Amino acid sequence: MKFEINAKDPKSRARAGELNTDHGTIQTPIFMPVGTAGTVKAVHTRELKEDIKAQIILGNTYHLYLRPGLEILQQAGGLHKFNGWDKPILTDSGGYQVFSLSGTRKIKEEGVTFKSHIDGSKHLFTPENVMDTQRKIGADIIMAFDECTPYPCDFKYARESMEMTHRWLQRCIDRVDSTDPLYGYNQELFPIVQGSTYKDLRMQSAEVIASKNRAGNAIGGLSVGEPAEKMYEMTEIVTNILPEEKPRYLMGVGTPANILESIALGVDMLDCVMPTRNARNGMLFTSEGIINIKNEKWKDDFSPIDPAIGGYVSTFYSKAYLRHLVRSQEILAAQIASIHNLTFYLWLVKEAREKIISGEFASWKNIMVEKVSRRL
Ligand code: PRF
Repeated sequence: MKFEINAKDPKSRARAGELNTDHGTIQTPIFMPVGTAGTVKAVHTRELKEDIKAQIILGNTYHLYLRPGLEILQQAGGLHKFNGWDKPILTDSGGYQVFSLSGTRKIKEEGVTFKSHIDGSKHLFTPENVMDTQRKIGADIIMAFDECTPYPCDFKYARESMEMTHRWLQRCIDRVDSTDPLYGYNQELFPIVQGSTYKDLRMQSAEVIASKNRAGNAIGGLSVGEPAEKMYEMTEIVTNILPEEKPRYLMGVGTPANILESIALGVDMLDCVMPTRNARNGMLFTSEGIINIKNEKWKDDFSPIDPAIGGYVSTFYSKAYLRHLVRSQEILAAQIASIHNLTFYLWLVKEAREKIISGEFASWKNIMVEKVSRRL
């Protein structure tokens, strides 16, 4: 996996790059739509490619392992073959979902035992078996098994958890480096920085993660309820330590403003359920600000959802029509809103990339952060 930096913004730490995988090249900074159960909810693969112009999507080890299960995924020839998405895929390790979704769970040095949110059945995730599972899913980028600490989190818990995450990381590395991909496509393991909101822990963790010298690095444990300023502060501490020449992935972030601020701090990859989840609740992100499409004010607004960003649904359907669909609980509402929000997120990072290349990112970012955060 090769990462090449094409341009650096002169007034921030933002960079534009290209990340090469066996399923194609990703132009960074990039937003990665979340396809939890092997589907980006309410969006066809063709729409993802042709309308949204997604370059890489996420899958979740936790969900795919529980359903459809590894046997089916292996029979299919991996997730790419199963869902028909032939571009890059990244799978999260379950280190976050086990904590946020499963009911009872028990964390030990060995791993985490948890109960399925689907049928209550009991399972054990260990660093080793999570690597094996990600081999069977076949994503291009696979994530280390970590513990994402909650916020707030006392110092002692944060330190001990971080140290365990580091020991788990070495077990992940040992397993990945002693096994091969199953479908002929290379897979790279990204380790994850933890350390809660403690500066010294974040620095320590970033040093450990950098020392493993993997193809890319991730920042976890943020966007879990801490103030945005804390998140930026921690991100900056970490991006200052993680190597310049490797991609940096900030996990589970965030709003359009969060994304622009993180890119300014040297983040290259981001993912979040927000554009798709909020779409299903009638919240639209646009280049002019945020819209609650259920609001009375849109009932006779026949202008396109967001003509400035291009793409079929955003320029074709009107706000009034989408409001009607949402209020009528039509299935099409979720489809249009999800495709629109993802089109907007991908438009935003593409604009960011172009501004980095032309050297205007920092000033553009400040204007855009204000614009995209407005409530219309
Ligand atoms: N760890 C993993 N996945 C994640 C996170 C994490 O800390 C987060 C934190 N926002 C989102 N997804 N493995």
